[in-house]
Amino acid sequence: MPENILSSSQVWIRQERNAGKHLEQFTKFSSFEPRKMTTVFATVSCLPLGIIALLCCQILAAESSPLSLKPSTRSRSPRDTGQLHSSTQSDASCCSTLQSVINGQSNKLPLNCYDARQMGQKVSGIYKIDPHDGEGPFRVYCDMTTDGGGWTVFQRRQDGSEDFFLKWNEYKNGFGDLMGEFWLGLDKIHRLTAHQTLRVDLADFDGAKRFAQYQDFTVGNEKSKYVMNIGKYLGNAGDSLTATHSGQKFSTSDNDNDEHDINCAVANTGAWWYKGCHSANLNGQYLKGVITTFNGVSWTAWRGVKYSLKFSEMKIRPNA
Ligand SMILES: [Ca+2]
Repeated sequence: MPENILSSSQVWIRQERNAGKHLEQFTKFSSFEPRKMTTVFATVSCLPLGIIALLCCQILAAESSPLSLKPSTRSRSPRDTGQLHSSTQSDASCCSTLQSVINGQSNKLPLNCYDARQMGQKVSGIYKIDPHDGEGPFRVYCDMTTDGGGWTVFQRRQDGSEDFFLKWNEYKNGFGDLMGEFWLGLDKIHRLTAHQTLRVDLADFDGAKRFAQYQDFTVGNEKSKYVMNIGKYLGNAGDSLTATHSGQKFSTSDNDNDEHDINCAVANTGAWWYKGCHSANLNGQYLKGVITTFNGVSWTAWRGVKYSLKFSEMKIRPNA
């Protein structure tokens, strides 16, 4: 964050505090005075209000001021300024409360595809979303029809047009065409996976379709090597993730984080949460049906390891 933004934030907060205002007033949009904020932050008016609010909150926390954000201790009296309560929320909680209140009322971009669905969007396609984590918006493909819709799709295989045998940076940042075959990117997947259900839609070359669904799907950050965890399974494709892949780090041909002596990504021409090595290989080679090798787009619990599927789509939405 640039220095001038920090200092102008501090000036503004001090002015407000000297005028006898409660911190919680900043969380009420009615008293947030966005126009005033825009004036104060004239040089940074392009910043979303949520970011500014978060920044203000961090500054307040850093100044360890005895202010309270807890609604039950809130006083609406403007004369009550001498009786502020000690903070009863952690800094993180305080910041997230502040940010969500501001975002909820001033930012129209949906958090994810489920949010877009809740906002009335019913057509599957590309949407711009913003997880409101300060990292900025990005485009995703939303599946608005499967099982009620609201799924943010992060992987699709359907015709073999895209090369999936790619390296760490490609899997980190994403690749492909959102309308065709693609991988959204591990950094973005990480940003989206809090309290999410994973759904895997699959199809073979005989026209059959199956799915597998897991509660509490999470992908860690890059420092954790994008470690993946999943909860309870349901579906009709069989469970090919829990035993072998839950709790595993992501591996690519140039970044071997699996538990095998060999490089599983190289051996299976894919990139996945390999263990030693896999019972699902949905980023494997698009080999079209029955194969003699282990490197296809496979889901072992359904068609076995030696069958490369016609279609695969991985998607998430908030836990039910
Ligand atoms: Ca290895």
